[in-house]
Amino acid sequence: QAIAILDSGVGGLTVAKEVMRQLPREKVIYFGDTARTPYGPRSSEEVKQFTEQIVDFLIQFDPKVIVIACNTATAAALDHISQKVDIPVIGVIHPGARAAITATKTGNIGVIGTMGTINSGAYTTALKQLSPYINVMSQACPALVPLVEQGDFRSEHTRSTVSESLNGMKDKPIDTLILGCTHYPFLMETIGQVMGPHVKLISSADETARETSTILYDKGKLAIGDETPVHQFFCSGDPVMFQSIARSWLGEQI
Ligand code: DGN
Repeated sequence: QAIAILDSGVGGLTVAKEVMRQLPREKVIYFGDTARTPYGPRSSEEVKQFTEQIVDFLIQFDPKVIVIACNTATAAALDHISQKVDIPVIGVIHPGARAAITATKTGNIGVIGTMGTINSGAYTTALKQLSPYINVMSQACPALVPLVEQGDFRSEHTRSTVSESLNGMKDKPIDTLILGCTHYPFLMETIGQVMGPHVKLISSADETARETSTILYDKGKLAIGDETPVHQFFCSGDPVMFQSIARSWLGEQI
């Protein structure tokens, strides 16, 4: 049985990479909805419907856990999908919030994400549940996902778009910034340069992989044996672009 991971496109590969690193014996089945990306500007009802369709596809493979490696889909559909299927479903928002609370020293945390994620207020809710005294400053950055889907991580255009997108966040008194979209770790270097060394950047990938591992361990479902798993990748759009980004990000043939 595999770990099923889904996203609106290539963003969930940032989570898949960490799952593969922490759980090297586990097989991953990945779905990226590259034909319908970006999810950020869509209504939460539509994102919920798309997520449900992807879950219906993935469930045919009889996975042992589903990871919704997309903040927008987590905000719109995690509760719904958890009720719909009878295997564990893991989102990325609570793990990201936990990692940020661990990292902050001042309690001033910034969150960047898609319009859907930021408008849902899901990070603010999750952070305040963990620690009511946290100050949360949020900003939607809708221009960033299309750059990543085009594989454009380091061009001059990308640098200026990242810098403009972070205009509202640069001068905020935060010490921790949650990359509240799984696409953003592809732009980590540039985001770090714009924000400066005093701001710690948090990706949910690490903590989400840890939660996946804990849940599988608790259920006695961790893979045993020493065979190297053969992962499977699906996307709904152009497989050439998807494959090229996945290869370079994961550093392996897919
Ligand atoms: N990776 C998705 C997320 O974490 O929200 C990006 C959503 C999108 O398609 N814009």
